[in-house]
Amino acid sequence: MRLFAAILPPPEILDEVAAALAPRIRVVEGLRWVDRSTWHLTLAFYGEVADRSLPDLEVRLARAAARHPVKRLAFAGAGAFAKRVFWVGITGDPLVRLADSAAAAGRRAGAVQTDEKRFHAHLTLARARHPTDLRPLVEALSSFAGSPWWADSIHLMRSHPGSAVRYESLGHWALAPAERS
Ligand code: 2AM
Repeated sequence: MRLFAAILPPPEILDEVAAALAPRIRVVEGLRWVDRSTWHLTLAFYGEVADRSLPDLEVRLARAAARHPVKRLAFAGAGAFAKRVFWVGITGDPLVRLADSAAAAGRRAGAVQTDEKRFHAHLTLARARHPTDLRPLVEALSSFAGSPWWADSIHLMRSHPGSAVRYESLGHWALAPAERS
């Protein structure tokens, strides 16, 4: 089965992103917008994982979650990957260490990782079928700044491919309590 680890932001935080996006949706034509019900922050992409590896992966993700404190995050600004992917970004804790741990959990459980790009926290909102100049859209969202929120758990997500991709959370594990400052 096709799996990835993700953070699912709270609905009211995604409402803010949706509200900022709505008036700008026509700034660049011809994009495939990601359905709001599937918005997520990918931590690690595992690709196809054998059914028998699932219990091990779950144990390792639970362990990884317990090692990292909850994260204070806020959506802010926007960007593009390779003229293909339009996203809004994250300020605050950049999630890199948590993403590294989630990736390591997958590797140790035998997942074939097909994505070795350097981790960059983002919420994908649209994809272009052909290379497209996404800069007008990126500029239109550049001053977007959402409210802060707590990322408090990691989800193991299953991707059901099809004409409309569907994601299913197979389980989630709480991050550790906030560190005292
Ligand atoms: P992204 O949209 O946040 O970039 C589920 O497929 C998710 O895993 C995608 O939404 C994508 O996250 C991420 N992903 C990373 N590498 C991938 C790959 N090689 N193929 C498909 N999805 C990948």
